[in-house]
Formats: sequence, C-alpha cells, structure tokens
Amino acid sequence: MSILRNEIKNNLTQLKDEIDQIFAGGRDTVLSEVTVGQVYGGMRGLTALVCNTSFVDPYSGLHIGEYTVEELADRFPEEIFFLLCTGKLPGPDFLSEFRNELNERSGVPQYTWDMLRVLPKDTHPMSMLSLGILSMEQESIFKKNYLKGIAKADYWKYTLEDALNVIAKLPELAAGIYRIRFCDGKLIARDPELDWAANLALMLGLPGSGKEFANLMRLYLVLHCDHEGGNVSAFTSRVVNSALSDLYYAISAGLNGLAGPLHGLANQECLRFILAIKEKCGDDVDENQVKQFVLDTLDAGKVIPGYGHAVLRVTDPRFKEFMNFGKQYCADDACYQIAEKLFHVVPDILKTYKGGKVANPWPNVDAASGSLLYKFGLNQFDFYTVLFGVSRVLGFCAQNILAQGLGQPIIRPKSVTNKWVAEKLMEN
Ligand code: FCX
Repeated sequence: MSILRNEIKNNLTQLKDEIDQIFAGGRDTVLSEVTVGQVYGGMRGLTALVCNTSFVDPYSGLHIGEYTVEELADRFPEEIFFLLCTGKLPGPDFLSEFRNELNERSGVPQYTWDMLRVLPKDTHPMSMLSLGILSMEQESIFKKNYLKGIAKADYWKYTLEDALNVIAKLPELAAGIYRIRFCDGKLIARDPELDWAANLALMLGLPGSGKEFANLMRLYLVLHCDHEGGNVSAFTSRVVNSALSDLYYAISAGLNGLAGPLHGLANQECLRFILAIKEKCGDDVDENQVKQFVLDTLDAGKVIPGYGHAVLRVTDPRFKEFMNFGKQYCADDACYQIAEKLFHVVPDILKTYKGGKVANPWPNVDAASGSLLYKFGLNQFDFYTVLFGVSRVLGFCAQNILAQGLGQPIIRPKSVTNKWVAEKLMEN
C-alpha cells in the first residue's frame, strides 16, 4: 500500500500547486453563468464542481488521467483505481502489493451476512449491497480516529484506509448477495491468488464460467469505475462525505442513487427491454419489428433504456467496448443481436422524437452490458446494477480521498423559491 499512498501524496501536492496557481490567476473569474432554465432543469450544463479523478468530454467520452477509456480497456480494475487516485498508471510492483493488501483486509463480517440473510426474499440486490456496506460502518477507521482527534491534513489517509477495507470486501459481499438472493445461499471462498475481478467471477459461482467470464468482469469493472463528479451517484457520495460522514455512509448513499432507473438501474432495464422484444418477436426478430417495438414504447410514454445521456453527445465509447467484446464471444447470441439491432434503429428514432428534444440519441454504457452478462448465464438482471456498483465504488473512493486530501469544504449550494426567482425576473 505504500506505493499507492506515496503516489496519492504526490498527486495531492501537484493538485494543490495547480489550485494555488489557479487562485493566483483569478479566484473571482466567472466560469459559468446560471440560467432560470438550468436552475429548474437539474443544473444540466452548469459548471459548478471540480473532480480530478476523471473527465467526460461530450464527444470523446470518459478520460481518466491522460487516457481515454478505450486505452484502458485491457487493464485491471486495480490499476484503474490507482490511476483515479494518482493520475498515473502504476508500475510493475503495484498489482502484487495491492493484491496482498486486499487479501489482508478481505473478509465480510458475520453480522453482515446474518443481516442480509434475514431480509425479505424479494429485497432488491442493490438494497442489499447498500445495507451491506452500511452495516460495516462501525468499522470505519476514519470515524474512530476522528473521534480521537486528527488533523484535517490527515483525513485522506484514514479515508484511504476505509476505501481499501471496503474495496477488499466488495467482491465477496456482491457475490454473497448473489448467492443468498438467487442461489442456495452457500458462499464460495475467495482465492488469494486471483485478481479482484477474477475473484468476483469465481465467487459468483456461475456454472461453466471460466476465463472468458473473468475477462468480462475485468472489462465491466474497468468501464463502470468513474464518470466525473456530477452524476447522481458520485455527487451524492461526495456531498455525504463532505459533511465528514465516513466512506461507508458515503458509498451506501452513492449506491442508493445508482439504484435509480435513470442512472445505474438502466442496465437491468436494458436487458428487460431486450428480453421483451425477444419474447414478443422471437429470436429472429428483424429491424422493422425492433423499430415498431421502440415506437410503441415511446408512445406508451416510456424511455428507451440505455439511450441518451446528460453529458455525452456521441455513442458512448464504453458501449463500443462492450459490443467489441460481444462480437468476439457471443456474436451469434440472440440478445446480443437484438442489442445490435437496437443500435441500428434507436438513434434515428430519437433524433426526431419529441421534435428533436432528446439531447443525445446515442447509446450509453448500459445498452450492451446486460446482453453479455446474460450470455454467460447471469440471467438474474436485478443483479446487474450491483456489478455497476462494485465498479463505481472505485470512483466514489478516489473522489472522496482526493477531496479530503485537498481539504475541500462541506458542499452547500444556495437554493431559492419561485417567489425569489419571479422577483429576480421583475428586476431585469
Ligand atoms: N428515451 C426516451 N426519451 C428520452 C430518452 C430516451 N432514452 N432520453 C431522453 N429522453 C427525453 C427525456 O425524458 C426528456 O423528455 P421530457 O422533457 O419530456 O422530460 C427529453 O428527452 C430531454 O432529455 P435530455 O436532455 O435528452 O436528457 P436528460 O439529460 O434529462 O436525461 C437520461 C439523461 C440518461 C436520464 C435520459 O437520456 C434517459 O432517461 N435515458 C434512459 C435511461 C438511461 O439509459 N439511463 C442511463 C444513463 C447513464 F448511462 C447512467 O447514468 O448510468
């Protein structure tokens, strides 16, 4: 862990220098103006946050450090966590050091399993994940030390401790939720020789899952890791942590945001959508039938899951990476083929739908992943957002570690009433 801690320290020094220079150059410079429409419109397009882990360009997609997500697709998620925290990829010694670190910190407490096992049988796996993390909150190293009294400059070190403890336990927790919720409830032991994603693949215990499924898990956990600071889950996690609620609270809160159908739950909705097309039209569905299904869905006032984005204005590069993986491993699978056909027809429909109101008619990350998971036998799609959550925790942790290291204050924007806005309009 010393490699990671030292490099975070270096990154914080560099980020602090950059901020000093920015402040020296003009602390009062206006970066963004806010319109009435933005205040009422979910603050879309309002530049009001800084996040140094990753950046989403509307046209080239996710960038982490100097890399596009396509350039990172072959990496291990552990390396991506390093990159998110430090701004650079690790050297050759990191992976084995990190694996040892996670091995030492692994082991979900028995009380968490006991709590998960007594929940109602139809509890959503995302609720189980969020509750599982929250149940371990009393283990927070940050909280214990904060109560003893620690310097603000050291907050990030204890936040990092909590992050590593959570990351070490996550694959076990997620796989255990799968086994309790959908299988016989018997847990599968982790293998200390395996990497983070391969361990998750192993502990899920899907019949016949081998190397290819482990590769899919690696890709999945890399592609979902972070998406800058303003998305619902990352922002929620950061807001909660900014009150110095420890990472367990912050991660659980972020996951609760990810569980919404307009955000992370869209990936389960995408597969449900694909299966509904398959059920109605059969495996050999043609593009006209897919088109009609999409139009009927829109006429019913529903959104097309997996399409559209608040920031992106092109096909999400993460979608392309999943489709490339699918082309290699499941090109003849019916669900994969429907995902492909949707890609051929949906953008043109959305371009003109509601008078062209849909800002981005292109697919996002969620449009393809479900069909791949399904192909490998993971057909309980209520579970898909848990995998998204496991990956996104890397981003929550990195964002909060850096924010603590930079001494960022509690987040507290100003809200106003209709009356206030109306009076402001009268003044102009
Ligand atoms: N299908 C139908 N209508 C859509 C649409 C879609 N896929 N995407 C956007 N629209 C509609 C909106 O509902 C809105 O209509 P309204 O004004 O009548 O309410 C209008 O188009 C303008 O919305 P827009 O500015 O394009 O999109 P937003 O930034 O408000 O919302 C999301 C972005 C992602 C929430 C939206 O595109 C959507 O609901 N997509 C489907 C769900 C989805 O795939 N979510 C996952 C997103 C992402 F990858 C993630 O966070 O995980």
